[in-house]
Amino acid sequence: MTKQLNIGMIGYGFMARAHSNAWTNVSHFFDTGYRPVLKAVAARNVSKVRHFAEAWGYESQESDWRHMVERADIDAIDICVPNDLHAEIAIAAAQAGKMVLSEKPLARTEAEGKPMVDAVEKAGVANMVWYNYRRVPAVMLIKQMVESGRLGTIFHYRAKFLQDWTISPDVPQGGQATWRLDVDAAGSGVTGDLLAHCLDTAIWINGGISSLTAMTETFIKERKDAATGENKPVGIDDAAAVLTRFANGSLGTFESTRYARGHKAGYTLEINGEKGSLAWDLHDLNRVQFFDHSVAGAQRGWTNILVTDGDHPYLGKWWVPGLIIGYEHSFTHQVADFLDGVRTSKPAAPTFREALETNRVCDAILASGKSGQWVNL
Ligand code: SOE
Repeated sequence: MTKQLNIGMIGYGFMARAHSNAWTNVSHFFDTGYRPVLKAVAARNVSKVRHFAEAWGYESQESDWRHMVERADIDAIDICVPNDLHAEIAIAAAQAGKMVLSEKPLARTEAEGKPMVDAVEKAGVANMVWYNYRRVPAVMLIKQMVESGRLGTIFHYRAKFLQDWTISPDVPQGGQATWRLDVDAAGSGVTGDLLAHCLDTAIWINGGISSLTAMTETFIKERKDAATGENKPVGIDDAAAVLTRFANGSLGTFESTRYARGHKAGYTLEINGEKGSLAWDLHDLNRVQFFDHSVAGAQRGWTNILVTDGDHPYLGKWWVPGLIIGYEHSFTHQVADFLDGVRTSKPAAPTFREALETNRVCDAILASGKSGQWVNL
């Protein structure tokens, strides 16, 4: 029997749209035993939240998330607000006995995230952080190929996440669209926002990071505060380049910036092993590039695996073989896995505890960027 699961969404920005789309679609394609219902959405701006509720079909709205967390008719709280609010909301939601899903990163720092982990574990409620790129079928296939030993010993893990939307000094900090530039709201710049995705995928595929050194930079030192119009020092990192050692002996190189002209969401990764290499590019997200060293002679070379067939991860649930899917599907897959986890009591990853590790690595990157020293983790 399919059970109804009432969702309480907090926030109405871009991520709230991505998640609402996933909650809406999941039961049309995946049989998880649950049918999510968009029960309520909460945000302070009454007219914007009303508009959002109407656009997405939320049954009700709240202007204070605290009311929503206390509502008996809400089963799961989905946090899609700036990072500085994640901890307070997640802890209150867990204490009220709700399942809790948080947009990434879990928190601004590991120290802030730890009580969130304690709260969900103490309350025994289902919890998950939205590192959605794990659920791109091609990325999942890479994970499966690495795990099954297709690459043999791994030597290198390389990832980049490049953007260019903050190059203009006129972009303010703070406010609805630009809170990611305000260190108080975001905690960090590209490290927590973009590198966190690369690190989450890397740790999941290649295991833990044992040490690192980083170079970080803030190119524009002052920006206007969106609320007051006053110039204020910029506290976030605009760019980060990181060298890591993984516990399995491989070396990692990671780069992230919002100053790579021409790049809007340039997430790429490549893994090099003894028996072959794998590569993936978000802008060609249904394709895995594979170099198989076991192919002999003249036919050896990079090949394309189009991840569009029924036996590829998640693909059997969508269209007929060969048809492509996109960015939004990664969120639907994450919801499907979350609901499966609730049904089977095998929590979907990353849980708050697992995602805390990414916060720990981000903290080390920021510390190393300041000190210029290697950090052991
Ligand atoms: C930033 O522009 C951003 O929206 C991130 O916050 C997301 O996590 C990333 O997936 C795309 O870029």
